[in-house]
Amino acid sequence: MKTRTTVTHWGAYEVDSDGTHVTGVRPFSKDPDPSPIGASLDAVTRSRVLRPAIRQSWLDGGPGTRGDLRGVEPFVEVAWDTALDLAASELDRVRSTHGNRAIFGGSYGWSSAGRFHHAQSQLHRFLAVIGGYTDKRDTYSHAAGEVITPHVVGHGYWDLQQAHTSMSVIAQYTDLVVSFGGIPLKNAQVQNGGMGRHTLRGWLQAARDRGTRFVNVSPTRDDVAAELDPEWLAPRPGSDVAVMAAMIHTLVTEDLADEGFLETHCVGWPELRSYVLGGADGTPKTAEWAGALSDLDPDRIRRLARELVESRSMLNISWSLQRSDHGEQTWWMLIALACVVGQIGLPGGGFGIGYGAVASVGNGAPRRAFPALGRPVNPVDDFIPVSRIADMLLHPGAPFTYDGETRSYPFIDLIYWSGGNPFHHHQDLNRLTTAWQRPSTIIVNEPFWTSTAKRADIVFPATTPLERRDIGGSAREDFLFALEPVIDPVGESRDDYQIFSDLATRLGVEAEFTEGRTSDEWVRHLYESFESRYPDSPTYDEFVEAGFIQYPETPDAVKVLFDAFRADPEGSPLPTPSGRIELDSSTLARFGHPDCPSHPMFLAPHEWLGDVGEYPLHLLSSQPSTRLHSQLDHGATSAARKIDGREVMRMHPADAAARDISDGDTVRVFNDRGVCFAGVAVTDGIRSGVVDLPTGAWYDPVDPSIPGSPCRHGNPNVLTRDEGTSSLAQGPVAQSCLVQVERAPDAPTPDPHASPDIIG
Ligand SMILES: Nc1nc2c(c(=O)[nH]1)N[C@H]1C(S)=C(S)[C@@H](COP(=O)(O)OP(=O)(O)OC[C@H]3O[C@@H](n4cnc5c(=O)[nH]c(N)nc54)[C@H](O)[C@@H]3O)O[C@H]1N2
Ligand SMILES: Nc1nc2c(c(=O)[nH]1)N[C@H]1C(S)=C(S)[C@@H](COP(=O)(O)OP(=O)(O)OC[C@H]3O[C@@H](n4cnc5c(=O)[nH]c(N)nc54)[C@H](O)[C@@H]3O)O[C@H]1N2
Ligand SMILES: [Mo]
Repeated sequence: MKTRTTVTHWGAYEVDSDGTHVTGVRPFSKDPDPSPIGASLDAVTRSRVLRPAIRQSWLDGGPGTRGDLRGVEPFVEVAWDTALDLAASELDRVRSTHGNRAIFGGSYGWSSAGRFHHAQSQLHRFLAVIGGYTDKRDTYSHAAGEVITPHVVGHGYWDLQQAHTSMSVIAQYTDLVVSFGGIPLKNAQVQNGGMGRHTLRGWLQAARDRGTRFVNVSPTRDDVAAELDPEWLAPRPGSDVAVMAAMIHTLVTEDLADEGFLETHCVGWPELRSYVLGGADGTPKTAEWAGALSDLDPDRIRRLARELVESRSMLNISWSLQRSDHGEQTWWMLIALACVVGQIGLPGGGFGIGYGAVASVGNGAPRRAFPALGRPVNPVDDFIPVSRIADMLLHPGAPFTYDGETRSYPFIDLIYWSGGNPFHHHQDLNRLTTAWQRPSTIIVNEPFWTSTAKRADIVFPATTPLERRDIGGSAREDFLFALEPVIDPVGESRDDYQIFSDLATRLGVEAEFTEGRTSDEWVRHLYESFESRYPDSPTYDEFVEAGFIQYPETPDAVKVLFDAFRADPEGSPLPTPSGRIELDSSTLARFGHPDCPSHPMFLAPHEWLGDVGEYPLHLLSSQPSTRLHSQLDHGATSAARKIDGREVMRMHPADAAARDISDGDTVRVFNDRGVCFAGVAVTDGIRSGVVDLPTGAWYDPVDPSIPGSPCRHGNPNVLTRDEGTSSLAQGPVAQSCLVQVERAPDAPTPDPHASPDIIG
């Protein structure tokens, strides 16, 4: 038996193995609040792609044959050399026939922890050295926020997040935390790259122990942990911007706005003020107005506004709010409200975006520039906003707007995906299924037979981090882990690096791709280039021997967002056109998008409870507590929460009673876009009129050959809408979705983790 420390996106663990299987998992001893997702690590050897596999008609008829049979017909297993030869010659055909822009290599997805073997980075490096590829911009997490934030505060969201007020400062100074979308501990289990310690629960408890009061503005109660004794205000999803506008209205009309801060640190206050007071459209944004839209008590909205200025207050907003129609407005109006309150730059005051969304927000400085594989320049400059993929495939040549530019969708003849699962993550999967039939060839590197791997033409079996040597950790954390192989590669799987090296050899660019290093040499090289910058670090061999490094806290880890800007707005201006926070943006005025105007405003979502027709329930699809997206859905932690093998949707008792639904039943969830079956948990922890079906149950249509066939496993993305947030960011809008629900005692039995049919 062998035991090693390993790191995953949900934390570090001690893993025992017998060489081929994981036989035991224990949380890392230094983690005070380990995630239960780790208990599923033994599932890494199940549902695996064992050998290279080619879709039957593609193999028989060549590229472009029967794209409509993707996900329907069997695969043929072939030798590695055969599969690599076929893939290399097809990449060559596409680039010489249509140019490299016809290769879509955006490959959005979280891959695994481990800095060298990061699947998406490996793919991007490979495609760049063979002449380039069409890429994607931004993330499904917060595309709308990423594009609007620089127009408001100058900084990109990633930099802003690094600069966030530390949780330790909040614990010490903040009297009142008001959070739209809560601070869900379920999400703080996770950090891209992994972490040694989960610290958020401890900081929140320390704040509570000192007397901090929490207000959870969210359709779901447990978005702020019960032990923090939060007040729960449950608005209609999509109405938060109206509530924030009404709080601004209260502060202005009661003479509580910080006019000094607005004068010295902001531009555009007169325009926003006029909107809020009704000057622009004749509708004052009163608490009564917001109460009618949100279904919150107008008196409570007014009092909450006053409480914000009467105490040291922190306003937080989750990322989920901007994953909705007009999502740009949510973060912008929150920042505007914080400006009117006037505590930005004070310890424990102001605003935060995404405390609780992942583990690192408020975690302090990047202590070190951690080792990572560099990204060579992509010779192709075409890109799409990340979630416009189905649009791109369906409408090559069509124009789209993005951050003030008008561009057009390239024609795509080949998709290469490595480290992501679009048939988990994309909205309106039935539409994606149609779009996915268009390219001549789809190549996927995957460890598992996911719904995306099942819809490829060429599948290369990839290893998982437990099967390879790497360096793991997150730049926003103080641990670095030495990953060593714990089990042998499963089946004939190979590292992504090996797959791309072998393709590079066939395309004559091996030297450029590998730079003459094996993967072990790369890992050592990355570490040693890092170590040379920080001479107090151990040597590579000492690092591997120890298993991990923990770096001491540095003084700059304690931060207050925008403290320097507050103290001296002229001397430390923000990188916006005005140097100040922009509450009305001349840039956005110039763009002239009615769906993203020059100042934040409430714009009713396309689908929400304020305007229901045939589909009276608002479907939220939040992040799952029992896994990371679709990863380890086939593990024990995820399985234990399911009902009859289906994902569980939360529903309010009144909505359940009206449909004769009981706790534990199976239901059919549907709208014009699709149908899925799910289990039901009846709970008063969710607002009536709202249901929540977490993401990540592997898409499992009853009959994939029939368009629109119901998902029997509970993937919400058969129901969600595939549309951009606005002409500005074109971000995904998963959270703006209406459905109907009915009992379905005879629902078909799911079988999501089975391998496809394989021929010899
Ligand atoms: N309805 C709805 N949909 C959503 C969201 C929502 O809120 N609602 N949220 C969205 C968000 S925020 C996100 S980030 C996305 C997440 O979407 P994804 O990031 O695509 O989801 P994952 O399940 O993490 O997919 C990662 C894939 O990489 C594979 N993988 C892991 N390690 C390796 C490796 O070493 N090599 C290779 N080749 N592959 C590997 C895994 O097996 C898995 O299939 O989902 C989005 N979708
Ligand atoms: N365990 C686990 N943790 C994860 C992930 C995972 O897959 N599993 N995924 C990670 C990733 S990639 C991301 S991007 C982050 C995402 O972080 P978030 O986007 O913050 O996560 P969600 O769970 O989608 O949403 C948080 C809460 O927002 C509330 N909410 C939704 N819509 C509204 C609304 O209109 N108004 C209000 N007031 N509240 C609303 C919901 O009740 C939901 O519980 O999570 C990360 N953390
Ligand atoms: Mo995300």
